[in-house]
Amino acid sequence: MTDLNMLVAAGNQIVDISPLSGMTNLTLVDLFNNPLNREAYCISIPLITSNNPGINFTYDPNPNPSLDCNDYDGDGLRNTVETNTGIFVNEDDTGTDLDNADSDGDRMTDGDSGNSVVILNW
Ligand SMILES: [Ca+2]
Ligand SMILES: [Ca+2]
Ligand SMILES: [Ca+2]
Repeated sequence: MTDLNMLVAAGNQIVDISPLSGMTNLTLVDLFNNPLNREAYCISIPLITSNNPGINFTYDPNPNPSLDCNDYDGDGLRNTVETNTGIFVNEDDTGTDLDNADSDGDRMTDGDSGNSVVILNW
């Protein structure tokens, strides 16, 4: 698949386009009218665009324009520190859920300085 040049897949049910991220010979990719996931918009599309200069690349606008690619749940903690282990180690490994702004359900967001994210109730 590494020598793929053109992919016309409009109107399908494609969600994950991460397999395209490592390709460097793409000239035309049409993904219009596919339910692409947020990783597609936040990770794959920027990678494909930078790996394939001059690509003719079409896709729908991000359905969630307020999405912060570095903080999916908007709780103030970056995705990279929300490790979803349920165990707080330190500020770089908070154990919280990157899809839940209040992982422990105490009504304070994970990024709130008063929030105690030590033990989560699973
Ligand atoms: Ca977050
Ligand atoms: Ca969170
Ligand atoms: Ca909380």
